[in-house]
Amino acid sequence: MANEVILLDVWASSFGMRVRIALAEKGVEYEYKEQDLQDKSPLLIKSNPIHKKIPVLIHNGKPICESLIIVQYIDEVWNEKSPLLPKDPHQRANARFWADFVDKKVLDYSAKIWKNKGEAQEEAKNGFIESLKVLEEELGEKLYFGGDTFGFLDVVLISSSCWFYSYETCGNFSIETECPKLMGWVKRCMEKESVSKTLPDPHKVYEFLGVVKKRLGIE
Ligand code: GS8
Repeated sequence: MANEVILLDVWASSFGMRVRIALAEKGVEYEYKEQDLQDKSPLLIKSNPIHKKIPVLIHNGKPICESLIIVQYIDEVWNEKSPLLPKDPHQRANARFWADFVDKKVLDYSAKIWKNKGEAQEEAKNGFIESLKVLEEELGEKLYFGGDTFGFLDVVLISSSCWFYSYETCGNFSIETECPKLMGWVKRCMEKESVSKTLPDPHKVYEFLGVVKKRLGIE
Protein backbone atom coordinates (compact mmCIF):
# COMPACT_ATOMS: atom_id res chain seq x y z
CA MET A 1 0.00 0.00 0.00
CA ALA A 2 1.26 3.47 -0.84
CA ASN A 3 2.13 5.46 2.23
CA GLU A 4 0.40 8.81 2.35
CA VAL A 5 1.67 10.74 5.34
CA ILE A 6 0.38 14.18 6.31
CA LEU A 7 1.43 16.19 9.35
CA LEU A 8 -0.78 18.92 10.82
CA ASP A 9 1.56 21.08 12.83
CA VAL A 10 2.73 24.56 13.86
CA TRP A 11 6.38 25.38 13.19
CA ALA A 12 7.21 26.55 16.74
CA SER A 13 5.54 23.64 18.55
CA SER A 14 7.97 21.42 20.43
CA PHE A 15 5.27 18.71 20.37
CA GLY A 16 5.22 18.91 16.60
CA MET A 17 9.03 18.89 16.46
CA ARG A 18 9.03 15.50 18.20
CA VAL A 19 7.08 14.10 15.30
CA ARG A 20 9.21 15.86 12.66
CA ILE A 21 12.44 14.54 14.23
CA ALA A 22 11.04 11.00 14.41
CA LEU A 23 9.95 11.14 10.75
CA ALA A 24 13.38 12.51 9.76
CA GLU A 25 15.13 9.74 11.73
CA LYS A 26 13.10 7.16 9.81
CA GLY A 27 13.51 8.94 6.47
CA VAL A 28 9.75 9.14 5.95
CA GLU A 29 8.51 11.62 3.35
CA TYR A 30 5.41 13.53 4.27
CA GLU A 31 3.29 16.52 3.48
CA TYR A 32 3.60 19.26 6.08
CA LYS A 33 0.46 21.35 6.64
CA GLU A 34 1.05 24.39 8.84
CA GLN A 35 -2.05 25.10 10.96
CA ASP A 36 -3.54 28.35 12.19
CA LEU A 37 -4.60 27.68 15.79
CA GLN A 38 -6.56 30.97 15.88
CA ASP A 39 -8.69 29.68 13.02
CA LYS A 40 -8.60 25.89 13.12
CA SER A 41 -9.01 24.08 9.83
CA PRO A 42 -11.90 21.64 9.27
CA LEU A 43 -9.20 18.97 8.69
CA LEU A 44 -7.67 19.56 12.15
CA ILE A 45 -11.08 19.52 13.87
CA LYS A 46 -12.10 16.37 12.01
CA SER A 47 -8.76 14.65 12.69
CA ASN A 48 -8.52 15.52 16.40
CA PRO A 49 -12.14 16.13 17.45
CA ILE A 50 -11.43 15.55 21.14
CA HIS A 51 -8.55 17.96 21.77
CA LYS A 52 -8.45 19.91 18.47
CA LYS A 53 -4.69 20.25 18.94
CA ILE A 54 -1.64 19.80 16.77
CA PRO A 55 0.34 17.68 16.04
CA VAL A 56 -1.77 15.17 14.16
CA LEU A 57 -0.24 12.60 11.85
CA ILE A 58 -2.57 11.32 9.13
CA HIS A 59 -1.33 8.02 7.76
CA ASN A 60 -3.24 6.69 4.76
CA GLY A 61 -6.26 8.72 5.83
CA LYS A 62 -6.19 7.63 9.48
CA PRO A 63 -5.34 10.26 12.11
CA ILE A 64 -3.08 9.66 15.11
CA CYS A 65 -3.06 12.29 17.89
CA GLU A 66 -0.79 13.19 20.84
CA SER A 67 2.91 13.60 20.16
CA LEU A 68 4.16 10.76 22.40
CA ILE A 69 1.67 8.36 20.86
CA ILE A 70 2.55 9.54 17.34
CA VAL A 71 6.31 9.04 17.89
CA GLN A 72 5.65 5.49 19.17
CA TYR A 73 3.37 4.82 16.18
CA ILE A 74 6.10 6.01 13.80
CA ASP A 75 8.60 3.74 15.54
CA GLU A 76 6.26 0.76 15.14
CA VAL A 77 5.28 1.37 11.52
CA TRP A 78 8.72 2.31 10.17
CA ASN A 79 10.56 -0.26 12.24
CA GLU A 80 13.35 -1.12 9.85
CA LYS A 81 15.44 1.98 10.42
CA SER A 82 16.66 3.89 13.49
CA PRO A 83 14.73 2.14 16.29
CA LEU A 84 13.68 4.70 18.88
CA LEU A 85 12.26 2.61 21.74
CA PRO A 86 14.50 -0.12 23.16
CA LYS A 87 13.54 -3.78 22.64
CA ASP A 88 13.69 -4.79 26.30
CA PRO A 89 10.24 -4.31 27.95
CA HIS A 90 11.66 -2.81 31.14
CA GLN A 91 13.82 -0.35 29.22
CA ARG A 92 10.82 0.54 27.03
CA ALA A 93 8.71 1.20 30.12
CA ASN A 94 11.53 3.31 31.53
CA ALA A 95 11.81 5.43 28.38
CA ARG A 96 8.03 5.99 28.47
CA PHE A 97 8.17 6.87 32.17
CA TRP A 98 10.74 9.63 31.53
CA ALA A 99 8.84 10.93 28.51
CA ASP A 100 5.79 11.26 30.75
CA PHE A 101 8.01 13.05 33.31
CA VAL A 102 9.06 15.55 30.62
CA ASP A 103 5.42 16.35 29.85
CA LYS A 104 4.22 16.44 33.46
CA LYS A 105 7.15 18.27 35.03
CA VAL A 106 9.55 19.95 32.59
CA LEU A 107 6.96 21.32 30.18
CA ASP A 108 4.49 22.20 32.89
CA TYR A 109 7.07 24.30 34.75
CA SER A 110 8.46 25.82 31.56
CA ALA A 111 5.07 27.26 30.56
CA LYS A 112 4.70 28.77 34.02
CA ILE A 113 8.06 30.56 33.63
CA TRP A 114 6.84 32.73 30.77
CA LYS A 115 3.24 33.01 31.92
CA ASN A 116 4.10 34.36 35.38
CA LYS A 117 6.12 37.01 37.15
CA GLY A 118 7.46 37.39 40.69
CA GLU A 119 7.06 34.55 43.16
CA ALA A 120 5.10 32.27 40.83
CA GLN A 121 7.79 32.65 38.18
CA GLU A 122 10.52 31.94 40.72
CA GLU A 123 8.72 28.76 41.80
CA ALA A 124 8.31 27.63 38.20
CA LYS A 125 11.97 28.36 37.45
CA ASN A 126 13.11 26.32 40.47
CA GLY A 127 10.82 23.45 39.53
CA PHE A 128 12.05 23.56 35.94
CA ILE A 129 15.73 23.49 36.97
CA GLU A 130 15.06 20.70 39.50
CA SER A 131 13.36 18.55 36.88
CA LEU A 132 16.18 19.15 34.38
CA LYS A 133 18.67 18.11 37.07
CA VAL A 134 16.74 14.89 37.62
CA LEU A 135 16.98 14.23 33.89
CA GLU A 136 20.68 15.08 33.89
CA GLU A 137 21.12 12.45 36.59
CA GLU A 138 19.19 9.94 34.47
CA LEU A 139 21.46 10.74 31.50
CA GLY A 140 24.52 10.09 33.67
CA GLU A 141 27.59 9.38 31.57
CA LYS A 142 25.60 8.05 28.63
CA LEU A 143 25.87 9.70 25.20
CA TYR A 144 22.10 9.75 24.79
CA PHE A 145 19.20 8.89 27.07
CA GLY A 146 18.84 5.77 24.96
CA GLY A 147 22.49 4.79 25.55
CA ASP A 148 24.90 4.87 22.63
CA THR A 149 22.22 5.72 20.11
CA PHE A 150 19.66 8.50 19.84
CA GLY A 151 16.28 7.19 21.02
CA PHE A 152 12.73 7.92 22.19
CA LEU A 153 13.47 10.13 25.20
CA ASP A 154 16.10 12.03 23.20
CA VAL A 155 13.46 12.85 20.57
CA VAL A 156 10.98 13.87 23.26
CA LEU A 157 13.26 16.23 25.20
CA ILE A 158 15.51 17.69 22.51
CA SER A 159 12.47 19.26 20.84
CA SER A 160 12.12 21.63 23.78
CA SER A 161 15.72 22.82 23.61
CA CYS A 162 14.94 25.53 21.03
CA TRP A 163 12.65 27.04 23.69
CA PHE A 164 15.40 27.09 26.36
CA TYR A 165 16.58 30.55 25.29
CA SER A 166 13.04 31.90 25.78
CA TYR A 167 12.75 30.40 29.27
CA GLU A 168 16.20 31.71 30.22
CA THR A 169 15.39 35.19 28.94
CA CYS A 170 11.97 35.33 30.63
CA GLY A 171 13.27 33.85 33.90
CA ASN A 172 16.75 35.39 33.86
CA PHE A 173 18.80 32.25 34.43
CA SER A 174 21.25 30.01 32.57
CA ILE A 175 20.58 26.32 31.91
CA GLU A 176 24.24 25.87 30.93
CA THR A 177 25.28 26.99 34.44
CA GLU A 178 22.68 24.80 36.17
CA CYS A 179 22.95 21.69 33.98
CA PRO A 180 26.22 21.69 32.00
CA LYS A 181 26.09 17.96 31.22
CA LEU A 182 22.57 18.22 29.88
CA MET A 183 23.65 21.10 27.64
CA GLY A 184 26.48 18.86 26.41
CA TRP A 185 23.80 16.35 25.43
CA VAL A 186 21.86 19.13 23.62
CA LYS A 187 24.98 19.98 21.57
CA ARG A 188 25.52 16.27 20.78
CA CYS A 189 21.93 15.91 19.58
CA MET A 190 22.27 19.06 17.45
CA GLU A 191 25.00 17.26 15.50
CA LYS A 192 22.30 14.99 14.13
CA GLU A 193 20.74 16.22 10.91
CA SER A 194 17.26 15.06 11.96
CA VAL A 195 17.51 17.47 14.91
CA SER A 196 19.44 20.44 13.50
CA LYS A 197 17.25 20.59 10.39
CA THR A 198 14.05 20.41 12.44
CA LEU A 199 14.67 22.81 15.32
CA PRO A 200 14.07 26.49 14.51
CA ASP A 201 16.36 29.33 15.59
CA PRO A 202 15.77 29.97 19.35
CA HIS A 203 15.62 33.74 18.65
CA LYS A 204 12.78 33.18 16.19
CA VAL A 205 11.00 31.09 18.84
CA TYR A 206 11.46 33.95 21.33
CA GLU A 207 9.91 36.41 18.85
CA PHE A 208 7.01 34.00 18.38
CA LEU A 209 6.56 33.79 22.15
CA GLY A 210 6.35 37.61 22.22
CA VAL A 211 3.42 37.45 19.81
CA VAL A 212 1.72 34.72 21.87
CA LYS A 213 2.18 36.70 25.09
CA LYS A 214 0.71 39.81 23.49
CA ARG A 215 -2.28 37.82 22.29
CA LEU A 216 -2.81 36.44 25.80
CA GLY A 217 -2.43 39.92 27.32
CA ILE A 218 0.75 39.01 29.22
CA GLU A 219 3.16 41.97 29.81
C1 GS8 B 1 -0.06 18.65 23.45
C2 GS8 B 1 -0.22 19.32 22.11
C3 GS8 B 1 -0.46 20.83 22.25
O1 GS8 B 1 -0.46 21.39 23.36
C4 GS8 B 1 0.78 16.44 22.57
O2 GS8 B 1 0.62 16.36 21.34
O3 GS8 B 1 1.74 15.92 23.15
N1 GS8 B 1 -0.29 16.62 24.73
C5 GS8 B 1 -0.30 17.15 23.39
N2 GS8 B 1 -0.71 21.50 21.10
C6 GS8 B 1 -1.01 22.91 21.12
C7 GS8 B 1 0.03 23.69 20.34
S1 GS8 B 1 1.65 23.51 20.96
O4 GS8 B 1 1.55 24.18 22.40
C8 GS8 B 1 -2.34 23.16 20.42
O5 GS8 B 1 -2.63 22.58 19.40
N3 GS8 B 1 -3.18 24.03 21.00
C9 GS8 B 1 -4.40 24.43 20.43
C10 GS8 B 1 -5.45 24.66 21.46
O6 GS8 B 1 -5.21 24.41 22.66
O7 GS8 B 1 -6.52 25.11 21.08
